[in-house]
Amino acid sequence: MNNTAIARALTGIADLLEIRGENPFKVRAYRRATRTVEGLTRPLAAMVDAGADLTTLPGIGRDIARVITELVQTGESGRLSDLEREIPATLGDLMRLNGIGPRRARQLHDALRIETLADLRNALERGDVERIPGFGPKTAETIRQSLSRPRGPVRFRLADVEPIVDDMVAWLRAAPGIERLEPAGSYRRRAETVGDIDLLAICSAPGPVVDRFTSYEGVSRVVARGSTRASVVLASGMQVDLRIVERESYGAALHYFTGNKAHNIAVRALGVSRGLRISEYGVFRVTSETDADPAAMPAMSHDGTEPAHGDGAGSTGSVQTSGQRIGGETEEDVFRAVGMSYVPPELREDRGEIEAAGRGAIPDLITQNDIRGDLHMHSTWSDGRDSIETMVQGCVERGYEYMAITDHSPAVGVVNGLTPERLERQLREVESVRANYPMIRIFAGMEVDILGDGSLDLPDAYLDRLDIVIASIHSGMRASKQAMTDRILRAIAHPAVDVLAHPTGRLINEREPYEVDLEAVLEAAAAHDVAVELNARPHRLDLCDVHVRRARELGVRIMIDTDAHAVGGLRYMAYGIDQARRGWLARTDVLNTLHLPEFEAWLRRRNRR
Ligand code: DGT
Ligand code: CA
Ligand code: CA
Ligand code: ZN
Repeated sequence: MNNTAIARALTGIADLLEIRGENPFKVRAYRRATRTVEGLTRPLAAMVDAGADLTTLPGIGRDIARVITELVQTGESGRLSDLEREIPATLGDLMRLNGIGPRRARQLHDALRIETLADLRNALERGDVERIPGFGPKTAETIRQSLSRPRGPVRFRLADVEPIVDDMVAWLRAAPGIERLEPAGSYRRRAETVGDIDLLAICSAPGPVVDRFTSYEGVSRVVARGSTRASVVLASGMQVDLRIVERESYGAALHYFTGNKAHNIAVRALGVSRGLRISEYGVFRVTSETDADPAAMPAMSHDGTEPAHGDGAGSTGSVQTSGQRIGGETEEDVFRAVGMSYVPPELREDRGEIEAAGRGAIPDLITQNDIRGDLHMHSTWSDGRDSIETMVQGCVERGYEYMAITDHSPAVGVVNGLTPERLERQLREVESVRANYPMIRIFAGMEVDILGDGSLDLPDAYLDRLDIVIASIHSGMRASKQAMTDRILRAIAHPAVDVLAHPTGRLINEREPYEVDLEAVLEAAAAHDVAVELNARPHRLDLCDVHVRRARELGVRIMIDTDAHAVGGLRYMAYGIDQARRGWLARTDVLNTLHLPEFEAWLRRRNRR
């Protein structure tokens, strides 16, 4: 049984537990475990076979470890089958529609024997759904719309969203009375893709700000509009939500709307255990008996029982603000209230940051200022748009201590790769540019293709003349997992290779990663002391955040490079830093934060040069 199937089974258990109304903490534990499994590069089956202790994985306790072991060994789970005897796991699909939470999924099943989305569609057509007590025509319509929405919502790449956010923020800042304004949501967490933009503001005159927001020139449709909030859709299809909140609530709202949802739920649950109610309005000490009953708390469901920020323009008001306010003006208030240290937005994914912040063990995340050089970029010698000298000037401007020019090898046929003869000439040019830029160390390098059999696209004699060799794959990506893995392992074992670039080949929204045993690749990289790249080009971001984190765990050295194809591309470093932070990296985890002497020592590590 592979990890995907295991994750599916764990989700099934979580769904069914939730539908049965069981302990929310248990439900959450299964959901967390699912995310852990989804992010693993190692096959769980292999870990079980090797007798590994699964409870060392984040979010996997003894019970869930037992479930996983059983799934691996028998292909099924007694737990899941028991649950499924009562209700089918397909009800979980219903819960992922708007308007349906666990309680309603259960009702649909009990009242109408609905098990699948198709059953639901039929029941809606017959008008049966709105007749279930507590449903009504409005709910039925919400469900119908959510069912008919095309699958797989469009998500925008972070770098494509950034100029829109900057422009809208600048536009809104000019509104009268704006005191604070900042993006929240996945954008603030620097997630690699963004579903919609969430803006949060404090202002003395909400009306004019909402007006200015809806009259932004890029707006093609105003979806909702109230006195302190509005949603618009831009011509690109991107939705933007604006919320205006009171100053005393700003931190709580910023925390809430930054999310993600799983993180919020976990923080709220911690609050509950301390007799606190945390909402987007603030942190409140629960006063009355009934309020303190965890079962009455809204933190666990996505069934509309939660303090929602639904689509209506009205506020969900009084319920959340009951009790004694003990904070909410700053995000720190929220974390402090539950005994956590501050968690940077990039880590708020419920991937272990809650526990880490409780122990004061949030790492000191890398920042752009820590970067001392960029080791992957192209020039007009291959498919770059700028000369070597222009690229050097760009790196000098950025204050780097070192850099590398790494043009392609010939196997990337279309891009004018460097043959040995052209490489000779290029090396001479690098040499002459060096003379004029003593303030930066310019390494002569190359991005050498890994050929189909795992050999490199440049004779060893030439490889040995380079300061740095980057190996990567640009073709033959449809080979089998075994073939791809063998191919990359062979390249990693080559003594000339320093870095494995864009290790999975994925292009966000364009191309899936190739099939590869990434765990084996990372292990080999660690063993051979070959660095693995976090390629910062906005459509690559490869390795991704979760895999970067795993690489660090395995002791792999990580290099963040821009792969710039023009001098402007050097600024992509920021996007690499975003994902590195999301992967929990500190400065010391990243090779190109080393000062020049230490970096050069690493390049010489094999005594090859
Ligand atoms: P996106 O837009 O899909 O890229 O992802 P987000 O994280 O920006 O999600 P969005 O825009 O739906 O909501 C913004 C934040 O609001 C989200 O990160 C957490 C919070 N939030 C939304 N829905 C819920 C909910 O049902 N429960 C809780 N606790 N928080 C929620
Ligand atoms: Ca969002
Ligand atoms: Ca939103
Ligand atoms: Zn490249």
